[in-house]
Amino acid sequence: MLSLGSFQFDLSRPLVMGIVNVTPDSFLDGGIHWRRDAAMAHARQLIEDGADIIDIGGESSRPGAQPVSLQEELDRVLPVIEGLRGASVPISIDTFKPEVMRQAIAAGAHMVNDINALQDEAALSIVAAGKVAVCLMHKQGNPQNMQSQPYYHDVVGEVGDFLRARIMAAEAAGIARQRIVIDPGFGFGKTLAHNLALLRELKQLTALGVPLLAGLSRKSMLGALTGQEAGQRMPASVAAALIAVQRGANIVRVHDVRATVDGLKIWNAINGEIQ
Ligand code: 9MG
Repeated sequence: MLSLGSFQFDLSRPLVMGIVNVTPDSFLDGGIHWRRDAAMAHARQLIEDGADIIDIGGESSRPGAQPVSLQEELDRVLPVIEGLRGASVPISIDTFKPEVMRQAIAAGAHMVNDINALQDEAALSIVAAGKVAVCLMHKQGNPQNMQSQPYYHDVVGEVGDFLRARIMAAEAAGIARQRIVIDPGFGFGKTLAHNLALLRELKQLTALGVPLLAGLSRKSMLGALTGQEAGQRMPASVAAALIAVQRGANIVRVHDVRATVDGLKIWNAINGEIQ
């Protein structure tokens, strides 16, 4: 069971989280969704396409991305979250800044997607007090330097140990288990070999006992495997999402909601409920 405010998911089928980047440098939309109205129209389209959750972000976390100021990030995301109040699906805020979390929750966000896994004490207490769900993601380094020299003795074991410790910290801070999601953080301080090992062994992370999110959509590992630019990675992204689900992911974070939902209908027909 996963609780996102008034939204409850029994996880009998995989969920699709649709990505809305409110950033001018988004690697996919090149800033098309920069303006509030365009971002909201994009979110509404993703909901119509079958997204179960919408993830709104105002600061790119792709390798080499430059940080944005607190005010700039607030100006980007808050109008979109406020505009989506009352939507038919829960809203997630993709941020690692505690103040953005606080204001996004006040504006109606049901979930915090933190690439920093609530390692900031202020973030931990804001999520606990806000009674929202959280996605705790693993990364090594930060977006500015994370791909320079990723190193692990045992990537699957180390990512699992980190996520176990973050679940414990979240629970100790008062975040109920049914509000916690974990994520190995594909592409965040990982080589292609690390990413493939994590995907191959994803099932091991299900032993941590909370829902598992996988974000592979259009990532450079898919470019490395297919030779395709980001805008041409939809087929590889759908394949990767299906593999992640096959190996235990409960939620896939994707750009191409319609195509992923269609792919998952085939998966559901033989593995779960028929939609
Ligand atoms: C913000 N963001 C970019 N990639 C991501 C991923 O793989 N997982 C999560 N939770 N967030 C991501």
